Amino acid sequence: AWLRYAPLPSSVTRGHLNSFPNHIVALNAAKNGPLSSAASELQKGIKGILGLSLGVSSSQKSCSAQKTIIVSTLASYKSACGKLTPKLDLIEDGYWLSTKGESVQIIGQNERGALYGAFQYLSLLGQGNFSEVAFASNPSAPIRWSNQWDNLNAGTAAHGSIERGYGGVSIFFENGYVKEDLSRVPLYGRLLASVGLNGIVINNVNADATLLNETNLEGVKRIADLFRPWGVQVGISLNFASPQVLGDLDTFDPLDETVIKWWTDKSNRIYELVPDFAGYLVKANSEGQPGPLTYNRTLSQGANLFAKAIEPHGGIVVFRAFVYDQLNESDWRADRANAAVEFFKDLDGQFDSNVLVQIKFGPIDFQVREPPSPLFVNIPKTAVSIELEVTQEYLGQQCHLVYLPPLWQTILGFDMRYNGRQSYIRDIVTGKTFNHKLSGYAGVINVGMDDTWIGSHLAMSNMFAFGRLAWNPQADSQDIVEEWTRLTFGVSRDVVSAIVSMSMKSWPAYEDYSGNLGIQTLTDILYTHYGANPASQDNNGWGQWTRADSKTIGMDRTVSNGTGNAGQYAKEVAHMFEYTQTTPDDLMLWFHHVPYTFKLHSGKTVIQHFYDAHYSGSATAQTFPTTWKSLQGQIDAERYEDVLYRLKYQAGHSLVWRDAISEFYRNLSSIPDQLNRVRNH
Ligand code: GCW
Repeated sequence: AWLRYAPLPSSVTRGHLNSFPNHIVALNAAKNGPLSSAASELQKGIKGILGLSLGVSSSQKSCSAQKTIIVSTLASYKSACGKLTPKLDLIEDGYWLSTKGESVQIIGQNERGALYGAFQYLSLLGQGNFSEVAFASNPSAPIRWSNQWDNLNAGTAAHGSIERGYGGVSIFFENGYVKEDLSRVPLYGRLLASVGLNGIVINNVNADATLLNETNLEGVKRIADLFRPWGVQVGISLNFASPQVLGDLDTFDPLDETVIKWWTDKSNRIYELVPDFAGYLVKANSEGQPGPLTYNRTLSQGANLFAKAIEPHGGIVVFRAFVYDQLNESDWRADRANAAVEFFKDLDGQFDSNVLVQIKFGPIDFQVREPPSPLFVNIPKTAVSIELEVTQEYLGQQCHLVYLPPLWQTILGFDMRYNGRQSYIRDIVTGKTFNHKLSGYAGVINVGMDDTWIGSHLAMSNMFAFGRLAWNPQADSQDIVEEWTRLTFGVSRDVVSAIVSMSMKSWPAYEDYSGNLGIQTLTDILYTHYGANPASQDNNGWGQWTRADSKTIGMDRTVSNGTGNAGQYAKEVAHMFEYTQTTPDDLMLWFHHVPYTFKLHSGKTVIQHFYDAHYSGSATAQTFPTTWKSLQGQIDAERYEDVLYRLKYQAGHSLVWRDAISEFYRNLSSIPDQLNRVRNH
């Protein structure tokens, strides 16, 4: 991936090697801890990038030694070397990096921070950046986790499958158990740490209770031991019914004494095995998963059951807000987008302090375009985090290049105007707006055994960027993909400009040739979530409706005449979404049911926008193989061919998308394309 540490061309290193430090000092590194990893990573990276072999020592005499790279925690540095100037304001996991003068200082607030600083330094070197820097960097929030949706597949023919995973089978599980061979786990830990991610939930939120059997808990311990050197804490998803399914109780009622004892004992056992266990992730009463509602208990009572069991150990419970029921489309006011607020609003203030409610970025489900979930401003007393999806479930499943940070940043940069005040989603999920310490980000990543980790070389930019944005949600999407490209494919200008240009065009193009104006992705929502299938959205209970008929299209989410969803936002935003005059074009059909002939702010009609966007989006995708071919000879043949194959496929599939969608609405509406491109059947 981006940790290849490929040698820099001599034209780039010229003049920098003689003055380069010749020694690494790691002060007080705990055995097998992140600081030890930092030291060995520096050794390895510098050897790879610059061809220099540096020794590592722990000598405290080196504080003022020249040509040294010192990597340390702030506390160890102070006790060995005295004060550090300037005075640093580091928070947990933060670091100071200085390359000024002849020595390099990499000082972490904790060992993990030192490791992050080391990776940052190696990123600069790997990009051929030898400029003098001196800066402190802190993460935007404490929770920066990967969520994996790996199955145990106990008793089934599938082995280590991953829900919505496109990168092969699980690196953790097979045949119902934690694998013997966990050799990819530390490599994954290294990737996560290199972009500042500090936790991982290793199994699917549709959780198998057998993860809690003794053999598997010992397996969880083995996994945690392998992640620990990389500062990555392990958590697991729970099946709410475990006391009944796995234990021998006849209930899983969260208020039942025997159930409480069952979870307390289980939690104690987990902490015996994994003292730094991160916590539990819970999907309850959603999509067939068991939960507290079975016993007429509230979702918060369900969450607090685990919170109390885990609290004495310092663990947290991440409770997912993705709870909804099947709906009947003949009811004009029914709306799945309303579900999260309906389920959670009245529970605000009732969650224990070590519970975090994890909210998908939009109100439905990782679509190509959604507004932010209104739940972000409806539970101010509750700690929340945002859930993003790195695995491209509705977004091309790694067969299409879709660089996602521009999508994520439209959400993170959205001002929700809570109480008429500036309240960006990024400030809500980092705990600033409502003053919560517990806060942060989850990325559903779904790496597997595939050589490329998530199924395609180019898709890895999304994983890299997820880490970068969780660290700093205001980082620039384009800068991130530039950095990633230099580290992954090399520093040549042509390479960087080609890959960055394709990446930055890719999400708008995908939106153009899939679903426009907030109508959602228009993919097959019933089974695969892949390929064009606009008809699948309606006439079922999933609530991802378009309400398209021969004259009109879109969900009426207004308060005045529709589902009322616009009214779940804070006043100014609610007002904006209530009227077509103030709703932005890209969310028009999310909030409004209008004729195909409705004129957008752009001046185009809805139907003509559909046609034009589908043609221009697929035309953009047609340029990708040509752009990529300009790099032939500058990229190793294996990756060159693999990426070319996928980009050609995407170019072709974008035509299928274009024609399927344009013709579907041409037939339905009977309105011709002004440019006569769209066939009528
Ligand atoms: O989008 C849906 C996915 C399911 C997933 C669910 C969820 C893990 O299609 O595969 O289940 O969301 O997020 O819980």
